[in-house]
Amino acid sequence: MSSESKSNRLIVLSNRLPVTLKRTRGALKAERSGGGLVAAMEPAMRQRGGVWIGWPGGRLRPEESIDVEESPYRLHPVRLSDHETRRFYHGYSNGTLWPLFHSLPERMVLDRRNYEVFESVNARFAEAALEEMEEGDLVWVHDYQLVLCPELVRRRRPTSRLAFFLHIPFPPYDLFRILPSYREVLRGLLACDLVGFHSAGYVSNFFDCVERLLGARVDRERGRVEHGDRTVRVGAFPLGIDYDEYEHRARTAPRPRRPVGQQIVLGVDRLDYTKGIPERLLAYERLLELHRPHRGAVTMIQVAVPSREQVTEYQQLKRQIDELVGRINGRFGTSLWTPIHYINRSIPGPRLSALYRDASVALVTPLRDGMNLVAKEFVASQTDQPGVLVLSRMAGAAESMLESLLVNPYNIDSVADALHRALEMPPDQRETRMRALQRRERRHDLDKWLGDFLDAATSSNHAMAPVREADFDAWLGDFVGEHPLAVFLDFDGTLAPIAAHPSMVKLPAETIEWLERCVARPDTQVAIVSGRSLRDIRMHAPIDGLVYAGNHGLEIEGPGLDAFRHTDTAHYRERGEALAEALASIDVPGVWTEQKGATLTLHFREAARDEHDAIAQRARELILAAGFQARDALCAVEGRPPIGWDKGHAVLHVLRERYGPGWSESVRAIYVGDDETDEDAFRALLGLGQTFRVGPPTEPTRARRRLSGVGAVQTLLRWIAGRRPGRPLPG
Ligand code: ADQ
Repeated sequence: MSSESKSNRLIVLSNRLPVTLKRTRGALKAERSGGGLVAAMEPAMRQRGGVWIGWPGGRLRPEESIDVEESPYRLHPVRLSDHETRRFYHGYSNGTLWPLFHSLPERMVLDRRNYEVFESVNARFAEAALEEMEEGDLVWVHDYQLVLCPELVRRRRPTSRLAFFLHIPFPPYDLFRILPSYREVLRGLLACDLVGFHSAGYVSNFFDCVERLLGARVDRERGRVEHGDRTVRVGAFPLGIDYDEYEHRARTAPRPRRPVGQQIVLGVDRLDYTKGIPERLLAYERLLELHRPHRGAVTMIQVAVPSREQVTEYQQLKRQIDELVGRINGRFGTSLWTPIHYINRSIPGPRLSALYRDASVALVTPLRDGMNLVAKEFVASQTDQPGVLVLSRMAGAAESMLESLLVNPYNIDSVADALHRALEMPPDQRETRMRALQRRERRHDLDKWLGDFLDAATSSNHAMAPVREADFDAWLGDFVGEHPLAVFLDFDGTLAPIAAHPSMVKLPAETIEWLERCVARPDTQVAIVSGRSLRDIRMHAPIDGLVYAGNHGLEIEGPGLDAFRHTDTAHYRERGEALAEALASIDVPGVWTEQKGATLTLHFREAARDEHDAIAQRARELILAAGFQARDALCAVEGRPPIGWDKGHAVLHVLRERYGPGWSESVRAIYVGDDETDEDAFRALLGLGQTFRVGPPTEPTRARRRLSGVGAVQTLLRWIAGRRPGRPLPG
């Protein structure tokens, strides 16, 4: 992305369109959708125009389309079947991701069938985006329902401009890793140029997850993640509201007659278990219990918009609230006073504004909330006598709205205390607090959010500086300590850049120099573990003192070791020759077989791109038919004898032979490799050593961390060569 490239149109993707379809007697009626996302993005789209891709809620027939009246933007509906609605929307989005991301894992449902539909619906949204996209457009994906979408777009249009904003919290590492699809979700988000969250806390959680679960390198200070050869920008963009609009609405809203001296405590929410409505009702009940004078003098108005009504959990919640309201009203109510007015529906804007304006206290006590716009709307609407905001610490809004009375929503007593304090607060204190809140919300309004996000999404995405020795200090310093080191390195793609032909691969002079320095240290042993034959690898990396493991470890030689040949190699050598002849039948230009004794590799890097899949398929068939194991490598397929020996076995063999069975006490092992065959070594060293996978982040790995390329491996060698002297190698 370059700073010169102008942002053209905005293509917004969200699960819901800003209008929801209702069909009554065959006729379609479009109603404005509820919730915070639409509240934020609709005004933005009105200002800027573009295309909004989303699900229209109801069933749209193929010949039908929807439009928003006098709208400068266009709607692109994504149709969902009932099955898809159940599994994608109610199932994975709202049954799995929603509770987990709100730190309520015990409410989470895991069902692989839901995930499969989630994937396919994300792919459908990605298709819709691809249909609409033109050069220079910014594709802005919203929220947890579409987390996989960006990667699917990126794969097809590698240079597209993609941004993501999450409207809900991003959970801490310890919870996020419960999600079976955590890798896919992180990779989905990292396909973007910019990933935005509501608060610095969520950004920090995201960094923890990316670092610990994907092994990616992060720069927390500058808000960057290294994802293969791309840099992803990550930041906090706290959402604001259209402040002037809410203020104006409050000033012009009707002024209903309210009983003199009555104070209103207001709750406004979507009816959702994350919003803490039952806990709030209990806190109000406790207030009435403990402070008699409030009885008859305070009335709570709780507005709850029905939401996700098909989901059992939400039906249960509705029942629970109905019962609580009934009980509290029964317990304290009189013929003249009803303690709780419960309104179970959406209410029109002017009436909501009047309530926000006239309330003495807004009780905003979610158990967890991405941001919470109700808190902000209340503040903007307080145009008369200022009231008090009682706000849950668990809402993203609590990170900035510090002049509110912050509470722990789980602690019913403390919420009751805060409510009492709010109701009793002298007017001058209310005024000071409310004006400070208002000043901030006026400054940090919706326009600012939009401007900041779009600026970040369209400005040049400063790449992360290459990995430094200091990074290895942080990653390996404590692990290595004073211990001697056993370093295992793959050759092609790890130490030496890949070339068109294996014979053309050359170890860079600088790498040779750093390898020599590492080997010269009395506290360091270095081994090269390669798929090449031992002879070949010696020739390509002729350095005194190196251990060599050729043919994926079937042959090993080096200082301090007895030369090793796997016992079955002689037998498989002959069969390997026969297999090589069979592979010669793949008579395609650019395809050739490298015979290495008991193993062989069929290379097709030079063959026409569109023939690669067919060639690999044919090679795998022939290798399997010969009784060998087939393994995919970079533009190659490897044939290996089925003797249960691989790079992992080779590494453990070297460590055991050289340092004894208790080797992990005396040396620290590091393995670095770039392809599928190195995964065996990563697995063998799980929990025992530190492992690095080199290359693009798309391939799954068991390695602890990722390195972007050969240059990063060179930096690791520099770090090893230059580190503080440790104890010498034993033996
Ligand atoms: P929501 O969970 O929907 O949003 P919230 O931020 O409180 O939560 O927004 C609710 C919106 O619905 C507000 O604009 C409010 O005015 C409106 N609303 C609520 N009850 C209403 C009623 N009875 N009648 C009319 N309107 C009503 C998600 C995240 C939030 C995040 C937003 C925006 O869960 O944490 O703040 O997205 O990113």
